[in-house]
Amino acid sequence: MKTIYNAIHTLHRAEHEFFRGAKVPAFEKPERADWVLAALQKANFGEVLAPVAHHDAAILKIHSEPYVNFLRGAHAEYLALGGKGDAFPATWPIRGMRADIEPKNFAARMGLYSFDAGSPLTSGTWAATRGGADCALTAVDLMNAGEQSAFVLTRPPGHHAGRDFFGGYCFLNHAAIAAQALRDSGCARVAILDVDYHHGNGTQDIFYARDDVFFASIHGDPMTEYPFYLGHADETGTGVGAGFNLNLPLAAGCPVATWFAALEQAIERIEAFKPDALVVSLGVDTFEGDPISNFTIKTSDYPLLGERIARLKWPTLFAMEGGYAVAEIGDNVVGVLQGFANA
Ligand code: OKP
Ligand code: ZN
Repeated sequence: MKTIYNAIHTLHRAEHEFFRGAKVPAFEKPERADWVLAALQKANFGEVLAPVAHHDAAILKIHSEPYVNFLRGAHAEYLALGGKGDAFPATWPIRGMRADIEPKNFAARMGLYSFDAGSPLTSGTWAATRGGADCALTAVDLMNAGEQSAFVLTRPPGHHAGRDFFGGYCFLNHAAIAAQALRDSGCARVAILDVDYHHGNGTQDIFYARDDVFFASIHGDPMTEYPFYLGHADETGTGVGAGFNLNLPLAAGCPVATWFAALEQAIERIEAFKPDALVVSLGVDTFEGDPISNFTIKTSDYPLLGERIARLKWPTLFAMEGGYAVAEIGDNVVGVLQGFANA
């Protein structure tokens, strides 16, 4: 399997985030991707390629133009207004307020296009996530040229980013961009399997009313786990998309066997959908040692996930999402990919 590596991920280097009310060093840090790359190379896993630049058009099929325009210029605008360091939103158009008008004020626009204050926007955020989109599109090109699978190694992650909002460390939704590009290159049906600890609310938002992209997610129960306001089992899709969204929320701390039983449920539904390709939102924050999550998966369990997916024999694109136990992130990701490749 080839890896498309976004070397400019390092341009997104947040200093702090807010965690339990305190300003703490950011969990989503450049070392995450460095350790995955090191583990890939140590395992001699496969070729590591640079992305090919792609036009914005493929991104604008997933994200709104006003949002993309805002994101592209946001940090420069913040600095021009006298802002220092990383930018955070602090006000949002909550229920009953107008989200259909883009205000002129910068802080107001920052809130319009976000859903939390936990996602620092830095001087290099746009370049890094735009590079991630290029990696996702390059991976799709490789698959169209005959590769059975590909791995998009990028950060910041993407699955919390919706059509016109950022949050949860995510700015552009690389997995969604890949799924759409697969659709546009001849796959009639694409499934997305999100195995990150956190519900992929952005991806769900993007495809919720569609019957050509099936979204399945296994995650910590939003009653207690981030992102809290989406990811319940009764969210099954809307309009023609009714029946094409599957949420499998699990209790924090649940046993590994419970997680793999949920995986079987997700696979059963995706098999019935008969996808032409699969996109895996690959977060390894399900790891027992993850500092911000509460599942109990061990390093030795990850190959089983890869093997199970490989048995389905679908063209499969893996896109990097979360995983914050930096010392183990490499072995956990490579475990999944080797389980897949060796099956
Ligand atoms: C991104 B991904 C709140 C703590 C949670 C956001 C977590 C985002 C996870 N103070 N912060 O899904 O791994
Ligand atoms: Zn996560």
